[in-house]
Amino acid sequence: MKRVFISDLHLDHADSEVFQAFAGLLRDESARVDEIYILGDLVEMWIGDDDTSEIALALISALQEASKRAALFLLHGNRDFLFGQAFCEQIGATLLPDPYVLDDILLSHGDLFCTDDAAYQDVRQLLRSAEWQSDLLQRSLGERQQFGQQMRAQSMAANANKSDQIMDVNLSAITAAMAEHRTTTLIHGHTHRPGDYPRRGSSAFRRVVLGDWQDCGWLCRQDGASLTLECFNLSRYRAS
Ligand SMILES: [Mn+2]
Repeated sequence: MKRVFISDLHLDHADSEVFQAFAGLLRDESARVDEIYILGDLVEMWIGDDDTSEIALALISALQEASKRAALFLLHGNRDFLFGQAFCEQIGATLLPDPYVLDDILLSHGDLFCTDDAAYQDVRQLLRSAEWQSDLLQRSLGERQQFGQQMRAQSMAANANKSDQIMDVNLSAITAAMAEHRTTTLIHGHTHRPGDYPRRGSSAFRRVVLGDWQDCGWLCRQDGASLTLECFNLSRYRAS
C-alpha cells in the first residue's frame, strides 16, 4: 500500500505558490499512490460548503481531479472544521473522525492532544458542537467570513501570551491514546514542529509530525512497511 499524508497547508489564495505546489502534489501523487490523507488545516479558513470564493472553487476542482485516481481522506483541523459532508461528496473524499486508526497507525490533526492548553480545549469543544455550527451556518457568507477573521485575530492574540510548551502536544495524552487504540505510530500536524520522534521505554511508539507549508512543503510517505517524513522545495511539484 502506498500512501501520502499531508497537513497544515493553510491555503488562502488560489494563485499562491503553496496552492500551486499543492495542486501539483495532488496531480503527481494521485498517479503514484493508492491513498492521500489530508490531516487538517488544509485551508486557512473554511466558512461553509456553500462558499463559492475563488479559493474554494479552485480547491474543489483540484481535489475532484485527484480523487478520480487515488482515494482521498480528510480530517478536520482547527481552521477547517466546517468541512462538511457536502464538500466531501463533491470532491469524492471520505471524512474521517479524529483520531482515526489506520492499521497500526493513529492519525490525528493533533490539537486534540494539546491538553495543557485548557482554554483552547474549551473553545475547541464549543466550535465542534453541532448546535454552534448549525447556528453559524445559518448566517450569510459575508457574516461568516467576518466572524472567521475575528476568531483568527482573537486566537493569535491569545496564543501570543502562551508558552511554547502549553501549545505543544501532551505526551501523556498521546501515550494513553496509543495504548487505547493499540497503535505503534502516530502521524499528526498542527503544532508546526515537524520531526520524526521516537518514544522509548515500556510504551514505545513513533510520532511523525508533519510541518506547515511555508518555506517548504512536508509530507509523510508510506510504502509498505516504510514510513518517511519528507521536506521538499515547493517548486518540486510545480505545474507542468
Ligand atoms: Mn491546526
